[in-house]
Amino acid sequence: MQELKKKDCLEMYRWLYLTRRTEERMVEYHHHSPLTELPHVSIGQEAISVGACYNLRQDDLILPSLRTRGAFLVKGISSRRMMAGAFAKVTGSGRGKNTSHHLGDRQCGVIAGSGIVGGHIPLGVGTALAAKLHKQDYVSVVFFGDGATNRGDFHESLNMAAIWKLPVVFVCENNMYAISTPVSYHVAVPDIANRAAAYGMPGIVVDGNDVLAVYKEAQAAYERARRGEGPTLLECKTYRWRGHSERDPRDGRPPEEVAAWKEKCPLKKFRDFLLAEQWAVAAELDTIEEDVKTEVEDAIRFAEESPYPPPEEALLHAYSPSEGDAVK
Ligand SMILES: Cc1ncc(C[n+]2csc(CCOP(=O)(O)OP(=O)(O)O)c2C)c(N)n1
Ligand SMILES: [Mg+2]
Repeated sequence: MQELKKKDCLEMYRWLYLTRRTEERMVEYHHHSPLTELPHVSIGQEAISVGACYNLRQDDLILPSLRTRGAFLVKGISSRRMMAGAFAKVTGSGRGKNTSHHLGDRQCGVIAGSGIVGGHIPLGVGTALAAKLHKQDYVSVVFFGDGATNRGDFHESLNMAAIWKLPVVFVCENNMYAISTPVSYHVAVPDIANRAAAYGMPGIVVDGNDVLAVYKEAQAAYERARRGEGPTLLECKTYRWRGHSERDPRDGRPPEEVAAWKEKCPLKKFRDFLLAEQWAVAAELDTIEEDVKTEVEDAIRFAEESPYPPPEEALLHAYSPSEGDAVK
């Protein structure tokens, strides 16, 4: 596993804050300005995307859930292209055709997400099978929520990945709810990671609000996958601060529960750690935050000033790669 240095930790803090700030501004724009898409944000869950994607290789593939915006950024999609995507502009990843939580970008190794919950999990098994058949050592990292683990797609995927020892890591972002249904109502085992045992792969529970813990377990899983030892299910326990989407900001969760999880903010946790370990001083972290704010405002300006896709593109890029590469 690559040892993390001070530089890495500051970079990770930057990714965490960039994810937070990007989503906060998307939410504000949605409620007060004409932002085309309906944001589904990962605020409160950022440590999973950042911890799992930090130090991934460019040829490693990620298959995002609907709360993986930080992963897009860490994997190389610029804030400008991400924001332009949210504004449905032609300069965004996906050329304005998919929302910014379902982005794809082939050059960055991001396979476009699916509106069908869990529908992308088998695709990650497919990309992992391709790696094995072509004798390549890239890993496929599939993100999904707790609710998605009740789909047949999840179970069939884990089984196939395990019997063929495929280089895929399944990252469950267990934010305790599928829309308004608590995980204790829709899953009977205490930990979703327990489900891994049924398929013969390691199932690991990690604090999803601890970016370093996620990083460590994800890296160990990638190393196993690259050694040919097969898949891992990594369950990251976390919580989303906002509603399922901005359409339902109050989705029935107890306010005291939301407040308690806000106390466990992944950014604050990491910031406190960096300061306590004297890996950073407050001024350094403040400067990172100011730089990120500037970057996000620049991305918004870029998105606002960009054109919408021309109407004649409406039927292009949807099915056939020969028509051009929509997810560049
Ligand atoms: C097959 C399918 N069923 C239902 C939906 C509607 N839906 C969208 S997101 C969602 C909840 C997903 O919960 P979870 O997997 O825990 O992800 P989270 O939103 O909590 O990150 C549902 C039911 C859908 N898009 N696809
Ligand atoms: Mg969930």
